[in-house]
Amino acid sequence: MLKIHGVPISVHTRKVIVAARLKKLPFEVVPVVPVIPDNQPANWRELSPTGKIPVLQDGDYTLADSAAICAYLERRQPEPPLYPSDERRYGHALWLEQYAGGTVFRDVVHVLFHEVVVNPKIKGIATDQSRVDQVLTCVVPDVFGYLDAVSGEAFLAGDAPSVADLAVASNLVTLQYIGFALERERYPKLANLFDRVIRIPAMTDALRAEQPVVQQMNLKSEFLNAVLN
Ligand SMILES: N[C@@H](CCC(=O)N[C@@H](CS)C(=O)NCC(=O)O)C(=O)O
Repeated sequence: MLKIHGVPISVHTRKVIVAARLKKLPFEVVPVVPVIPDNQPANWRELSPTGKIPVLQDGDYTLADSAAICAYLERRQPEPPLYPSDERRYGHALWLEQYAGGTVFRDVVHVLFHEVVVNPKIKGIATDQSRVDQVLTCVVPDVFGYLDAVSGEAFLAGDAPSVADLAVASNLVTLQYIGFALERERYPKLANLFDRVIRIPAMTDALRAEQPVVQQMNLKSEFLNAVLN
């Protein structure tokens, strides 16, 4: 059985969990929370050279980074495909996966998660409200405006869900858990895409499975009511 080191509410761990579920690959989650000191296994740096989650173990094979892991799972179990066969759509899926991890996560979700969860609740550091406001007023409009513009009637890189959809939606889930609602009227195409992605059975099942942690952390989950209840 595959082992996925991480926590289900992490943006990148969820992406890998959903990919494994989509491909019906049995897995177990080995809890690792990098932001909590001394929480990692003794050989964590061997498993995760960056110290970040997720990390996959498949027997004696270890792989870090959600993008690398999803690409590996695609070869491990090609059906259903997570990457479009058309070369241009394939390129577009890779770009949006990269944009989700590099810009949406790094510049928005990671910053806000640290300001409203990690700093006040784990490190005992007060939230820097000016930093939060700066992200919400200067960064989010650009980033979400772009995501809205590339969202259409179907999924981000074609008629079937791809790694791009998992990567983008996973960011939006964690962002809403920490209290930043998706402005549906301002970003209607992105909101519709989000609604479609959370209804992919593998994503719905993953979201249902992570609810105990969500409740334990007192996060917001009302935005999932229509899907989970
Ligand atoms: N490029 C990496 C990014 C992984 C990442 O940033 N993981 C976050 C959780 S979603 C993490 O481990 N954060 C803890 C830290 O930055 O120390 C991937 O796609 O797996």
